Amino acid sequence: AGGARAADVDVVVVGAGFAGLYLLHKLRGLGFRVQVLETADDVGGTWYWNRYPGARCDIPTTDYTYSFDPALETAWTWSEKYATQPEILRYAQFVADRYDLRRDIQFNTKVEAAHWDAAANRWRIRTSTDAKLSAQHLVMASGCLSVPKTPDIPGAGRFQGPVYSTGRWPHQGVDFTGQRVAVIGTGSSGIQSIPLIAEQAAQLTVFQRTPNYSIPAGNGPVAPERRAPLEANRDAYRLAAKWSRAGVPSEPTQIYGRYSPPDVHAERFEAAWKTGELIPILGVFADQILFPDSNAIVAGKVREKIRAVVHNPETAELLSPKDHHFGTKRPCLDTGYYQTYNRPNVRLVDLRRQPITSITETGIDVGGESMRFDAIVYATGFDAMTGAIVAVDITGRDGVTLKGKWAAGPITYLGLMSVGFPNFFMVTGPGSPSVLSNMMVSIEQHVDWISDCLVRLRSDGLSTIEPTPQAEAGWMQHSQDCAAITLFPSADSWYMGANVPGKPRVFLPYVGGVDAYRKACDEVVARGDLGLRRSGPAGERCN
Ligand code: NA7
Repeated sequence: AGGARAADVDVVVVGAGFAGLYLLHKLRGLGFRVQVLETADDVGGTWYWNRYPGARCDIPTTDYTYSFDPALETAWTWSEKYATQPEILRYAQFVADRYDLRRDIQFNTKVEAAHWDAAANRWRIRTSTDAKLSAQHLVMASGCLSVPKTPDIPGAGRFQGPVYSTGRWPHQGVDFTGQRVAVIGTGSSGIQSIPLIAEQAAQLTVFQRTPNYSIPAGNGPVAPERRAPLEANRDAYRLAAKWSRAGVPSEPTQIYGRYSPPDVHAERFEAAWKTGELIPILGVFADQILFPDSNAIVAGKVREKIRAVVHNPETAELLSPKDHHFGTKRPCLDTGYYQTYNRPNVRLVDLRRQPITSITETGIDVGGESMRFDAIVYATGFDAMTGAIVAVDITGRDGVTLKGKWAAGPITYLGLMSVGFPNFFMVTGPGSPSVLSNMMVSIEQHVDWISDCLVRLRSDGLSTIEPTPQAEAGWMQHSQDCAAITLFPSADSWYMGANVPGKPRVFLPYVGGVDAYRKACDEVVARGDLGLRRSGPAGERCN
């Protein structure tokens, strides 16, 4: 796969998921020579790897779709409210074909190192295929949830039977018929796959450390009321998404949970619940992510829903989250998740009460009991947001590594760039709204911003760009201030880096909203590349 390799290009892009594909298309159209490097043997990123049963997007297809080309929007029709992984992967392949992208993507190639060559003002890039190439600019489009966490469980390597990870699922699929299966982890990947594995397996045992909040997705055809605004005026709908809080058009409520009566609570909660969408349920009240008492109204009502479905009261209790506020870990969307625990072949093991002593050759030892399994599934999550970036040995000016600079947490300007790393960009990097938003909207905004930035640099006769320390410190302060007034920092979530042992505990995304963030990025441009030092043959400029 892939076409002839230019050893020296204008831009190297790491990753051929939705970010990398759009970057390639956009930059190519602007006359840049681009080389995309991709570990997998095809496009798709997240949707290439996460092939576990039941894998679906949690943003509706009306919104989780590219909008940069109106003709693309009419050329592709999504089949359901929430797309399955195979359909999203087909879409990525369709986009790659339509814009002839594969000829500039080198597949089966892992980027190992990128070093800034200050004498040449270029990035020198080393890959697993031993190819060496150089580029004026380096863009990480390597995804936010792309490096699965190594199982931090005693005896993890001992099991002799097949072991699967939801984030690295075999392409040919897995048949669990007649088997005793263990699933470890009850985040989104666990919650989506458990109902389907339970239907197939002879016995399924779910190992749960922290119960999550999940709401029924209500999947099916796209509802007419969701289709209508898009069909009435697609441009207006997409524009509203760009200037919305989370990348899906919605009118944020002004109603506070703590100041409104129980009938309003019930009415607003039920209406949000019925949509089967994350953004309404995360926005039942204006203050639910700010104050525990308001949050508790929503959390309590989700727990009531769980109790209403799960027959065994003890199991219902175990499945009800208690130690984190609603929304401080990303809630899940499910199809029959809680119902699965009413099946006779499904057992829930509470790891808070009985931690895993060890994984053994034949199964899992827990609380003095040795359980035998035919297969183990890890649904244990990712080294989110920073994992894929620091996995590459990125060395900037004066031998400083990004990993070293970020040892106490990622430091960025707008989640886009980092001081000491000239001509280095990240799409949906830490410090940007990314994982708190509709990724498609955030990806397009970043790609457009980076592309425009490179065009300005070129037309201004400049060759290097880097943020100033003041601008970076200012963004970090603002970003942390925004997080500090919310309940997010209280949870042991992957947003906080708390799911990976030893990872610094800092809130990784920007919580101020897609709209506020876009405004900040636009203002940087309007004020003459504010906070950016740009230099080259035409001199040096810094605002
Ligand atoms: P998540 O959401 O990080 O979930 C991982 C799950 O695995 C979660 O329940 C963890 O419990 C559990 N886990 C992790 N490590 C262990 C160990 N050592 N022992 C027991 N249980 C463990 O990852 P997902 O892949 O499900 O979803 C990631 C995102 O993808 C999701 O938010 C959506 O945006 C799409 P914990 O909560 O840490 O106690």
